[in-house]
Amino acid sequence: MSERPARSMPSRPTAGSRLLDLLITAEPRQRQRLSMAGLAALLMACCMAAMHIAVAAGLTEPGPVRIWTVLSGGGLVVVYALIRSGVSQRWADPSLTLPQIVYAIACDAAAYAIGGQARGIALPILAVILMFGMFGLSTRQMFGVMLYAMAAFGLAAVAAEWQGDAAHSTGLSLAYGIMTAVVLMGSTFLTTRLQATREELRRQKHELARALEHIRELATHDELTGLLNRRHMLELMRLEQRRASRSGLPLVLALLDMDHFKAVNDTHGHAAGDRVLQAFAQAVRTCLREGDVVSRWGGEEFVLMLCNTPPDAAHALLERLRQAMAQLRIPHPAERPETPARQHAAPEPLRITVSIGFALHVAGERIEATLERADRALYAAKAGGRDRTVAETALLDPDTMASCRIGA
Ligand code: GH3
Ligand code: MG
Ligand code: MG
Repeated sequence: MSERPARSMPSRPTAGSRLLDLLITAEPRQRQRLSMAGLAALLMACCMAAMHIAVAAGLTEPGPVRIWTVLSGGGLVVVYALIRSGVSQRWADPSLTLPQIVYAIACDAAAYAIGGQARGIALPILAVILMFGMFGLSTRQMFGVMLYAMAAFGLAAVAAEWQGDAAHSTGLSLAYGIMTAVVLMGSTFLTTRLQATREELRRQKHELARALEHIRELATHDELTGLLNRRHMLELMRLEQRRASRSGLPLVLALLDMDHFKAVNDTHGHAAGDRVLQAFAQAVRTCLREGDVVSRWGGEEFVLMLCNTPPDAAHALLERLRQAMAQLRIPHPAERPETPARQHAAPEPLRITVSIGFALHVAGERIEATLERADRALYAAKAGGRDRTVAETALLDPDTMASCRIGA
């Protein structure tokens, strides 16, 4: 018997998952809010059960416990209704964390007041209620909750004292009071620590994201000019090559090389050379259209990728760029202090020309091969006298070489 491959079928919702969606919705945030409210309700249910066991054991009066059960349960229903209906989403705290904690503490303090000999069960419940607050409340809110709980339990202790049941012991009341204060102060302290750790984590995450962004910038851009670097440009060109092969749209690659750049360095210093490179990068950026990509290929060489551009349009654009460069006057960087005689004479602005060779990408050709053809055209531009734009196709016909020398 041959095995049939398992087919992935969209799973049909079961009756259980439909009921769950009905109760706590399918929306993740609402689900989280309602799940937390459900957990709090479970806790309150345990507290109710404990109180009723105490009643059954004759440790406390049934009447007040019944009223307390109705009020506590009613509060839970109101909270659930407010979150489930989406009404709470209009408020600053859609989870209703603070109101839930305030109400739960009031119920717990009431349980302490009416719990009789079993009133001790209210203390572990208080600790658990405060644990909810640790994750959902700010330090300030937690301080407020601590003061409120102290007041509520203080009142509850007075009420318990005033009822004065048979088994009443002032020593035990004092011990409970101390334990209540310990639970409250301990939770508030832990909340402060938790908030500080959270803040530190948030800060580290922010710094990590910034460092990652910086690393990405360093990996893809040239530091001096801010243009794309060679590695990233190669990736983009390969990507564009595949796109051009599929679409059949013309793709032109151009190599730009500054003329006699070494002389700029030799005459005016390396800093002036750097300044020229930066000014060139800035000027190229302003000449290009959206979608054109320029990169620093190395030294004083740049590669330009013109997508969806026929050779004629590419030629016109590159010529505009060449002319713009020839007209560029680059301010001389700050004069060197060791030449005091020239300190008052404004230095001549720097000028530079550029030679350009370009080639049209042929479908199926490797991008490196297109670049080699563009390089041959650049070589011809240099050999022809520099400050000119040469198309690689012009090299095929020597008669057309002369016509490629535009401007200059
Ligand atoms: P050609 O017209 O034939 O291209 O001559 P060229 O002087 O421009 O070319 P050559 O290859 O002889 O010199 C390139 C110079 O570019 C040499 C190198 O020191 C300089 N260079 C390369 N990278 C940088 C840089 O980042 N900053 C500066 N200031 N100079 C650089
Ligand atoms: Mg050069
Ligand atoms: Mg060069």
